[in-house]
Amino acid sequence: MKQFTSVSDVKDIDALVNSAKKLKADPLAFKTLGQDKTLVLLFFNPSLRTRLSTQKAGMNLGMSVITMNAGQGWQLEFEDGAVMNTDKAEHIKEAAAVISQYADIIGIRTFPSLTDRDKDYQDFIIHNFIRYAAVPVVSLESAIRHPLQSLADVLTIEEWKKTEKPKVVLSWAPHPRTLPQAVSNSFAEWMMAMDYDLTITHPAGYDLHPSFTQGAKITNDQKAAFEGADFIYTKNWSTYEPYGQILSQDENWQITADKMALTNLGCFMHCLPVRRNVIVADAVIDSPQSLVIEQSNNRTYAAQAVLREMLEQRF
Ligand code: AN0
Ligand code: CP
Repeated sequence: MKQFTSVSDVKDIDALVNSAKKLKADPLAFKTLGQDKTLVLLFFNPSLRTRLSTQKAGMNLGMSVITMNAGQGWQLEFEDGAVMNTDKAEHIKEAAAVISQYADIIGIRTFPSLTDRDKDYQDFIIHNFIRYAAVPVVSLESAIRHPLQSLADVLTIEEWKKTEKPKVVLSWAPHPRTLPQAVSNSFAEWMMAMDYDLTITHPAGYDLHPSFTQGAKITNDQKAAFEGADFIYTKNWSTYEPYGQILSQDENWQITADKMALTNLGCFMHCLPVRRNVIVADAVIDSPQSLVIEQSNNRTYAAQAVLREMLEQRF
């Protein structure tokens, strides 16, 4: 695996999930695999879980880990042929090549602009890193996807599902800020790759890009969607069309105990960070059906499975 940016970079999803399961059972089983190898993590945006769990994953494999708040470094230029007489001090061509001298694997977190849809949906920044880096690159959440989160979510569902093909519902919920579509896009494409029964529910106007949701049931009726669900996965996102807008703050979309009662004793999931009593009521997130902490725990083993595959050079 030379890059991990989406489910389509994974040759065998079942094998990767099984590897994560095994690493969870015995996190130090490969503690010398990454000896003398360096993981460099660049954060252009903040993170709690991804930063700590990916560092932990590297450490469990014996890697040395360097983490940088890249947003505080030079402003990077990404355009080919740019005349660099403005505020951008360094071109991605040099930056990615230089980082490759110090790193055996590079991780990058970079949120979307939410203003330039074309550039965001080309996943412009991470793809330019991949283009100019000499070593494998792992997405730590890019403009349009968050594959390490989705892999951890798949692992969590595999651990908690009661039927072979569980009913999974991705529900929009309100949020005061303009958030990316990345977690939801990724979640939808990984659920489809797992062949789960996926329903997406959101208010009118919140359709995600069809390339991520093709094959899912889509409805604006949240309560109907919740009927008989095994897993409720909640996330806010801003609109795709028109791009990056908040069209609704309707608190009736909050995940409440009444709505969870419509499910098949369903589990509650969210990638975190979550706004309590905006996205989800305390009674739901604090209930035994809530898997949010287990999802965060599984982030370590998802990252470890991906790093392991890269270290074993199976590409
Ligand atoms: C980010 C998002 O929605 O993409 C990070 C989620 C993992 N969320 C916030 O900024 C609140
Ligand atoms: N879920 C997730 O990626 O959280 P962070 O933004 O804290 O990394």
